[in-house]
Amino acid sequence: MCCAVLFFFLLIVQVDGVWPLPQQLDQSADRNSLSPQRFSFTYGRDSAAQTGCSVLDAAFKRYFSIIFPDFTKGSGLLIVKTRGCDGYPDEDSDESYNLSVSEGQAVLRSVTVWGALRGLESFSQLVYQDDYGSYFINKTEIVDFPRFAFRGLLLDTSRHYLPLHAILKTLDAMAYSKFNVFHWHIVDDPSFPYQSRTFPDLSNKGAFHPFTHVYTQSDVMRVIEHARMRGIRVIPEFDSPGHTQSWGKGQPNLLTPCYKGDVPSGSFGPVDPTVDTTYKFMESLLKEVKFVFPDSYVHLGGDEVSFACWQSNPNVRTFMEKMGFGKDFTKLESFYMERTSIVWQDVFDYHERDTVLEIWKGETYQAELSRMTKAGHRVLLSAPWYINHISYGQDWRNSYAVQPQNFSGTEEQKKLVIGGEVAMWGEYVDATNLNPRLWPRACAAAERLWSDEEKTLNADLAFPRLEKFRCELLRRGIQAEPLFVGHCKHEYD
Ligand code: CP6
Repeated sequence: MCCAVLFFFLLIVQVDGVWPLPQQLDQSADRNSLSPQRFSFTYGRDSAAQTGCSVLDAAFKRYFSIIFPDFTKGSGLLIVKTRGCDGYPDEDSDESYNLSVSEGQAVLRSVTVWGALRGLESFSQLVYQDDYGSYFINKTEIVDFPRFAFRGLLLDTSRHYLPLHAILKTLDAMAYSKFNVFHWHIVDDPSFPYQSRTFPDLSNKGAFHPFTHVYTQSDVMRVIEHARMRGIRVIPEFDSPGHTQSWGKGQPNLLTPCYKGDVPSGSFGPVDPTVDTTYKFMESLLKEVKFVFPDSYVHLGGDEVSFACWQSNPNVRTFMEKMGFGKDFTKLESFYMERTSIVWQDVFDYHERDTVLEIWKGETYQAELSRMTKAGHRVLLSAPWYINHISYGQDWRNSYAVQPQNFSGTEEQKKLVIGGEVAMWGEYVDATNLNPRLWPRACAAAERLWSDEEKTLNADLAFPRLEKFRCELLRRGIQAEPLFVGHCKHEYD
């Protein structure tokens, strides 16, 4: 058990929502007033976490200024390291919490610091101001836990470079909606902004600019720490063998030379899966990636491999014959993916863990869920949440209507759905339009992945709560776009 929250107050009306909706929420019209001058977060006497807990000390400060932006609370920091406060969230992290707001005091209970963070977020959404600027919170009881353990958001920093501050701000906003995984699609065809220690030429030659459009080791560490403080995992993706054009610039002989007739055409295709040097390179690169990123997952991509270039290359054709693959290039791709992930698992002494498959193909996702879980794979649903696509109107309703476990299959199969992921691919997105395109549209998926299915069936009921949450995002400095005609209590630009 960890953490209690205390504050002092007075009296009486208004019941309002939390986004995403807690599993159980009981609110009364009894209104307590909150005095910023007298308010404080403190650790419970019997809490395992105490002052010095990096994650919660920082969260107390953050949430104090979110709740009371016009007040400052100066407090010294005692550095005492507490177990559980210095670690990273992972796929088994318990994010549950109970929050009880009564007269003069609120108590937050959780098993882990990650649960405490979720509870602090809910608490901050319960506080409101009247027309005179006084603060209130209603008597409230919350029992809460996530429906799915994996609630991700993908950003693509290859199509457009996103400055570090844009990534950090996205992590802030993710925490407001209780997302817990940042899937960093860090490199791809157009550019390679990851500055590798082992292979510096990858970004020296493959980034849009070798100094200004790269993520240095220290940038990456800042992202990981900012995420950790918010209970967010960082999963890097090094997509291969396709989507690797930018890799070829700094790593000669990695990509397959395409042929025109009997001669090389001068262009290159996917990674060359037929030579040992490829696997040596992947082993070194992934060894570094695994060292730099603490999460137990690395996303290895494997999508959209074009076979035409492989087919044009005589060495690849000879290799296919030798291996008995015939003309089936999917076998060659599987050969590469298997060798890459085996290389990866061996090198890192990675305990046996099956691959999680991410479902991204739009029209057929229910069939795919059914097929892949039938084969016993754990799956992650992304297909219906490609929110880089935009259209006129309230398209958040489509995201909200998605039911990740509505496919034909047994209960056992449904348990294999570990969660889902919102994807913001970067072809048409950079730091200028990222926030309004993401928020509040991503919030629909956040609620689908956190909240109880039965209590969130009706988008019309969710609408006013989401509208209010969007105003709250604006208040917190996130440029979330409007859902429809309307206004916020204060207007922001
Ligand atoms: N980049 C990579 C992409 C996409 C994929 N992989 C993509 C494909 C189709 C759509 C959106 C994005 N841009 N590496 C597919 C997973 Cl509609």
